[in-house]
Amino acid sequence: MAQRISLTRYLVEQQREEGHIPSQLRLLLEVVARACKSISQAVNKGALGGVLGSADSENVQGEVQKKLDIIANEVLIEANEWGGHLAAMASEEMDSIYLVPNRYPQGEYLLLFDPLDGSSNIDVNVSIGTIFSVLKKPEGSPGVTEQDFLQAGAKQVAAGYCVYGPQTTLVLTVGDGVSMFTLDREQGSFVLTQENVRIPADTKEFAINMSNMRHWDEPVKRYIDECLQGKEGPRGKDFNMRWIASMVADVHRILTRGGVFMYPWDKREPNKPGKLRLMYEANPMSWLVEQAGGAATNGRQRILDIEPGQLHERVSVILGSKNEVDRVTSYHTGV
Ligand code: AHM
Ligand code: MG
Repeated sequence: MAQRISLTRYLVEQQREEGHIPSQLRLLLEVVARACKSISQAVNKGALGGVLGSADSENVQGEVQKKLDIIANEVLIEANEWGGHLAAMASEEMDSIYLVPNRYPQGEYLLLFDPLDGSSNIDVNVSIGTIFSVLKKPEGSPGVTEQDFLQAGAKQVAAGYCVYGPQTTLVLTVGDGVSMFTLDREQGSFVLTQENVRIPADTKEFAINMSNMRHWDEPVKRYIDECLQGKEGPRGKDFNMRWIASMVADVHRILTRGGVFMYPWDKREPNKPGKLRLMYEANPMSWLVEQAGGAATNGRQRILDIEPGQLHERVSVILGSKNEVDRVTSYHTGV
């Protein structure tokens, strides 16, 4: 039987042999994985654990928080604040940044997360997940401010997600390709199940919330309309559609078999650049997708090049199989 490689061993080898990650970053990733394990347990218990349903609160984006949104946020904070590897954290569920309390040592990393992505799927037993992004605190600044977090996605030093589905799978990049780890519940550890994940450049599958069609911009309408015409249309092939409404699950499918995912700007809220958040949704997913040979843009620009102006900034997202993303982008830019 092939030897099983645990996440711990994989990270140690990345540190020792490949020199990709310093020990503090390795520790950080171990802790994030431990937190994901514990979130996975809570998700698994569902109604038996009393974790379903809404809490009586809203987050900074004005969205009603689910109990599991809050639980997952607390699990991530409690797991990470005392280890000495972090300077501060930021989350979809917290208005401003969370500084590591003074009683703990301060590290040099910044951790951003969407603790529970796909909130509308929690109560209906459909895949959800945790998305995370790691940045380095800029050198020379004594304390930590929100400004320190406002770095382009290209500066990430690690990114990943954990999808809680039929299996719990952790997907990770430290800038050396994408690896997947499946949670072995009996052993309590993540086991390497796929290395060198590659997204095919071409696809026949798209993911978009079609109910927003009437609000889309012309380039998006054109692209989807051409897909819908199938073999008889300009694309000369039939397309299939999937929309899970959990970005983690949609991106996981794309990393597994290709496809294009879009949550574009639309006319419902003309002043917002999109629905998804740049720093803890679009940036980590875009880096994973690029590391697997795909592409990610906002229609006009590579997502990883966007200089953020705000922690909770939103962005239009088109990501996945390279040739399709290039096509949608060219429909926007005209080149
Ligand atoms: P959330 O972070 O509040 O769960 O929102 C993000 C989710 C994404 O996972 C998903 O792609 C999208 O929202 C679904 O939106 P919609 O319900 O408009 O289709
Ligand atoms: Mg989310």
